[in-house]
Amino acid sequence: MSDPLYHTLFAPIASSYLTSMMRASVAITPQKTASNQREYMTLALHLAAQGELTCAPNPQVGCVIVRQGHIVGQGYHHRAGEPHAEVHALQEAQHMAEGADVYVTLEPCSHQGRTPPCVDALIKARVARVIIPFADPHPRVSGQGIAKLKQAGIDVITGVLATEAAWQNRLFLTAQLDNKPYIIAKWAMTTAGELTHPSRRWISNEASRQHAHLWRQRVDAVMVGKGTVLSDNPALTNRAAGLSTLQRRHPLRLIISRSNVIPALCGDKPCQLSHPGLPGETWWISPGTHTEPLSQPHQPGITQWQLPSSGQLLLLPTLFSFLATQHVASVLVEGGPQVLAQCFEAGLVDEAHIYIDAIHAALPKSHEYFWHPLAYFQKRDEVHLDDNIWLQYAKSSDLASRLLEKTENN
Ligand code: AOF
Ligand code: ZN
Repeated sequence: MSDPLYHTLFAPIASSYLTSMMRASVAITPQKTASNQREYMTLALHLAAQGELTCAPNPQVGCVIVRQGHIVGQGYHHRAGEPHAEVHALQEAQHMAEGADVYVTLEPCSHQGRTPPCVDALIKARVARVIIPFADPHPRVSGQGIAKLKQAGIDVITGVLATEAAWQNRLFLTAQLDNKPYIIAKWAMTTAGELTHPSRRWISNEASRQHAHLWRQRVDAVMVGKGTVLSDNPALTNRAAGLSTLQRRHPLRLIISRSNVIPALCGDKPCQLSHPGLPGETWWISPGTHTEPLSQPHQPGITQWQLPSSGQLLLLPTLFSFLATQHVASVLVEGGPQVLAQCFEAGLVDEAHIYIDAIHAALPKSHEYFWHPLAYFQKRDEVHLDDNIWLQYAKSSDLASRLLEKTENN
């Protein structure tokens, strides 16, 4: 299993074993070389990944403190509102942090947010150097953490494992840089390329569905069109197994429709989305002339928005800019085919997740199997889920170089 979500949730023992192995392997190479820095940063990234199911909407951040070739402190950010990675690592290092090198997977924060600034804690601990991939593009940090550390006489090294760190926090970082949510298009298909299975309700098996629910845990919102509501009657909640009530995050449910009339029935059943006990929030979004909430919503419990549009069609760039203003940093688009195609045609998809109903059938050699736009994407991962396969594609991105450029220009 190469999926980090799987590691985090289902294989904590394997994960802590890996951490201790990495601790041992980096501790025996005392020279401070560039490759040495990459090893410590790899460990910090690995620690950061332990927060990946729980830290949203905050980024995943890991921290390793090294003194004279020995790791004296480690930490990661567990949950928004709780201490940052540096605070956990400094707590473990205590007085050994003095004169040490601190590896952090993001620029230490300089602002008072839900927690106090990490740079103040690093300065107080009298660390010697801070090594990071790039500046945090969050407008309240954006190079100010680096500046404050330098003013206090602490060396700051940037550019270490920028590509890896950018990939790990691509949802958070893209939203900060581009002022639009990171868009993941998700669909299930048969090996014959059909989006619906002729004989079964589900293409995907139970393992695939659990895997998909874990992605709902990571994103801020899920989005479908009204057609999918009518045909599938989805609840769009996060039903991933193994999460505590405290850990579970229900993404905001976004329904896009040409009409502001919410149907009462899906087929012959009441629409699940209208159920008053559904956890989390639902927004019904339809075309209008201004960006405004409908003063008289058609369903209690569902917030209705109208957005400026082109005739009866919602403009996706307008929708995504609006979502950015509402602090929605990532959207999992779950269908149907029309909505997915619209997102691709507008060039707004950052990543695609495809669940296929067989792992043994020969996959077609070229991308013609998928929609044409995936030709511009790179395959990032594949996970076998019983008799299904999950393929992950991401748009070739220059995120790391843009972040480095911004770091230099701060
Ligand atoms: C760090 N270390 O481990 C994390 C950072 O509301 P707060 O106080 O939790 O601040 C959240 C912001 O801080 C978040 O948007 C991001 O810019 C930064 N996250 N910074 O130094 C950490 N998680
Ligand atoms: Zn911080």
